[in-house]
Amino acid sequence: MSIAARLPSILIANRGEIACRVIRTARRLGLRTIAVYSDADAEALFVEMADEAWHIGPAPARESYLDAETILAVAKQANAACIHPGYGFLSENADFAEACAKAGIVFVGPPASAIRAMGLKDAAKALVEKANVPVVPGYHGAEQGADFLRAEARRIGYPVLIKAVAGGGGKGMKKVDRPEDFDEALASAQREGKNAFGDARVLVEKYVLSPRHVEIQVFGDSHGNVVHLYERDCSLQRRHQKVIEEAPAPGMTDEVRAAMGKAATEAAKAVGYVGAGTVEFIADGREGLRADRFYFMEMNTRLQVEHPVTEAITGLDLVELQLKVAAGEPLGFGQADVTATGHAVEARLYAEDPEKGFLPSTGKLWALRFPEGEGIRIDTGVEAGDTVTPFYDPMIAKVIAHGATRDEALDRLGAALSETIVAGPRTNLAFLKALTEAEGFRNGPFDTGFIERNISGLGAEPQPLDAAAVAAAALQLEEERQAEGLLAAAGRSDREARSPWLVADGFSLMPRPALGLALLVDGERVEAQIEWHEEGARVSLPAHEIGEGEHEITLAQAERGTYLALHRGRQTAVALFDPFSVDLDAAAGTGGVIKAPMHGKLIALFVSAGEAVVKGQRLAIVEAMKMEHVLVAPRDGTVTEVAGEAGAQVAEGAKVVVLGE
Ligand code: MV4
Repeated sequence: MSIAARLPSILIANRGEIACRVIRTARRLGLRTIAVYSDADAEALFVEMADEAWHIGPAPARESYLDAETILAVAKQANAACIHPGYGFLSENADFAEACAKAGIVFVGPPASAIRAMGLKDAAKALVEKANVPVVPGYHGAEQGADFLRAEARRIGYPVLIKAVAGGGGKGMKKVDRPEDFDEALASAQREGKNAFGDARVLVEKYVLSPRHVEIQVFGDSHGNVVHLYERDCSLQRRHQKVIEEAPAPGMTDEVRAAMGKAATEAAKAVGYVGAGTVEFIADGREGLRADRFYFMEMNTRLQVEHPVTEAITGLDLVELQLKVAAGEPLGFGQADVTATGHAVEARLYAEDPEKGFLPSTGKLWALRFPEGEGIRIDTGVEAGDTVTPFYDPMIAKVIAHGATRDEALDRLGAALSETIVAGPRTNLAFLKALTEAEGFRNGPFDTGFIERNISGLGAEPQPLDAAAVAAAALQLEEERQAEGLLAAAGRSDREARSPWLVADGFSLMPRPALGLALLVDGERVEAQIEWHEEGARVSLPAHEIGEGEHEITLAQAERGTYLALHRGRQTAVALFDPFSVDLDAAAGTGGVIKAPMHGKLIALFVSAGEAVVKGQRLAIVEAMKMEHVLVAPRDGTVTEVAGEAGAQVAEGAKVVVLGE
């Protein structure tokens, strides 16, 4: 019996790229696809792709994608046979999985009991340890006195790691190198645990040196079969966020894979696992990967963001397997049937600014283009014209490259990143490209500290003005100004104005004087000079060398008058400086005029004229298309003007607050 015969329809309780990803396979298998969306996603790609789409609430996830009750009600009304939760949101919510089952809807994921068993990190560790899965040596018990824990640390051997029991993402984690530092670190971990999770309990572990994050993809079916689908190395992380993932893991041997694979499948069997899951290990990477130096960390009971690298090397469609298993069918293959070909790498393309501490960057995607090429796969949920909002994870796409060897995969990934165009929000494109070329990552060894140790070599710090990008945009702006001026002067039609005789270029019949051009570059005033020579125009900037253009520069048009110059993965916003428009420098968010981002209603004003504000302080909220946009102070200053009052309608780009020095 086919999957679609048992599960004729699927509701995707998620958004963005993973919703698109699930829809693609479900559609191929003949299932009717049902999307749910928040106010912020009414026009999103995944809504367009699905056979039908149901509105579930406002933009904040708590009121939409995390609203289990509403989603279940929609699933019933839409007659959905199953629900795919994607990753994040409700994917590891045992109560939701249970509620689905109770409503007679198949949850595409493990049984609620398996989610629960792995959800409590301590209990999970104890449970897998019983199944002979190696765990980090340490103390995980109830006794919490300082004297007792200090004695345990001595028994374990330094360095040790104190972890808040309820911790996650590195919070409440303290590495201690010497016994004399133990008490202070313990107090600090307890405080952090108490403040962040309301739980001061800690555990003490041996600190694993040169830690590597190696995880095993597992799959179980409802007939008792559990296999693993090789490993992924996710050691390239920044602040516990994965940046680049790959499969197989560099330096992996058949022996270590067999040991790790067995540990992972045993862990899965210990909780009666069904479906796609990932068992995370931490490996001591000082002497390569070794069968006696990896330890269970946790199990993620969902499909992971980085599943495409596993798909690339195994040739399997993990979403198809999830649906097959959810339909009650056996996997249909055994461990010996799983093979891997070549090497795959995935880079997470984010709307964030590495030059400003990786601050998330929102806004309209004025241009968005991805390359096609041998071994290249792009998983995205947005297209040009869409907006990256502050409501959800700002991932724009996953760029996945597959090749015969690791070098070929990394070369293909690097080339694909170079050909990727994103205009609007700042992105980590240049940072990712630098990573694909980084000697220490290329030739190893590397561990989870690699990015932090090399942050400035990877270009993740303020960079000087990109003079070549400014020059390209300046020429374009001047050309347009010329064309407009000639058009106005001659009163000609637009078509005539574009005739070659009128366009400003190097072949003008009359010698042209050098021209000074006042520009606004990323919100800062810059004076450019343009001179025309036989061979064309030449731009110069004071105190800036404009290098020979080896790399392509792409100009994308943003708001009227602003060009976004894309060069080597970086973006420079260039506009003509207009001294009569007080609004101009606000475009880059650095000026004193804070404008409404969209046509809408001013629903709150938090400041009044004369008030001193600090950078990041909330100034006002504009509601547009049922979404709330919070306007914050781009820097410290004093409010000199407040335009309008709460309740007023505001036009896109209208002045809301003016900030003085
Ligand atoms: C460790 C460790 C070294 N030794 N445990 C970080 C988040 C949490 N899930 C586990 N983490 C670590 N636990 C012991 N005993 C080093 C880390 C760690 C880490 C682990 C995986 C991926 C990235 C990491 C980055 C820093 C530290």
